[in-house]
Amino acid sequence: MKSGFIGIIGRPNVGKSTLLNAIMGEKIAITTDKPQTTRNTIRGIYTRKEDGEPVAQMCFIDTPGIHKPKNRLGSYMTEIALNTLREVDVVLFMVDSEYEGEGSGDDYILDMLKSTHTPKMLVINKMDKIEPDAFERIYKFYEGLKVFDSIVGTDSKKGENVDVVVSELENLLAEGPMYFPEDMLTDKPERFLVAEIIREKALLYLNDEVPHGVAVEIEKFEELPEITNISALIYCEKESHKKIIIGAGGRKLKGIGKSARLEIEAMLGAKVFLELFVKVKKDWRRSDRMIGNFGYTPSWKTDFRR
Ligand SMILES: Nc1nc2c(ncn2[C@@H]2O[C@H](COP(=O)(O)OP(=O)(O)OP(=O)(O)O)[C@@H](O)[C@H]2O)c(=O)[nH]1
Ligand SMILES: [Mg+2]
Repeated sequence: MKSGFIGIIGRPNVGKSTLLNAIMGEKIAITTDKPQTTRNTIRGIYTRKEDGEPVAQMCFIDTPGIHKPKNRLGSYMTEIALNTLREVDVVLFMVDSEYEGEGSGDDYILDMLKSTHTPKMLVINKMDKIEPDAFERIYKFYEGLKVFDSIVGTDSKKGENVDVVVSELENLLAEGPMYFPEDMLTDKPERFLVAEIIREKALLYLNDEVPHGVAVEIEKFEELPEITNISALIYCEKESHKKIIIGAGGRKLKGIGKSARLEIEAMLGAKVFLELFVKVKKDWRRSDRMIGNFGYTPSWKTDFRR
């Protein structure tokens, strides 16, 4: 039996969470076209079976994108990603083929990887966005660095080559125990997943600087036989942002609520009544206390609260 923890790291928006979902065949982590979508470490547990018996268990840890932080939340996010790098059995480093190259900001991470002795895999994602000869060039460049034990090109959105990633990772893992029950997909509670779905819909509906200041807190999660009643608070940083989130005649908030509800209903397999409220918490991203209150903690080993 092979098993271990695999940390997925890389800059924001390269497709880390999309790859996790593709491997799992389920939506575990939210994904958007906006950088800095993931804020916590999200764990996806993939147990491969042969003839009904587990033969490998890969515990994936999706992390926030590593970037130059502009506030405390940003530093926390980058810190948790870099901590993960030091704490796992295999590192999966992902780059976006389209933005690969000089000045991409990957150099910093590459330097850290060079001094890490953990087995490393490179995933060159979004290969659908470039020509094959450009891909060849990028591949050769990374091969020449002699940092990675394995290099795979993927289109995570379409799921292309995701099976190759999984089998190559299995080769890099050592013998180990089953860490989690074989039918467990994630260790995050439903409340957390619900809050994340609401945050994803808010991000999709919002533009400019508003999305990054959004946080979601579940106030009520009441499972009745007929219906699940959920009420959630959407926090933002300014009165003007609150107006934008609510929208003219409350239309934007209604849209966020409706699309979130449909997805939550599908996930829970239950009818849902979802109430959303918008609240201002001034500059919460600069306050350690408020960041902590939202459940963001600096190590995936302690990141269990939400
Ligand atoms: N064309 C294309 N788009 C992709 C691919 N993989 C991911 N995307 C898109 O890229 C965007 C970012 O994807 P995410 O999975 O949220 O990226 P991430 O690395 O988790 O981002 P952060 O959580 O912000 O660090 C989304 O719009 C995805 O649909 C791919 O292989 N090809
Ligand atoms: Mg992500």
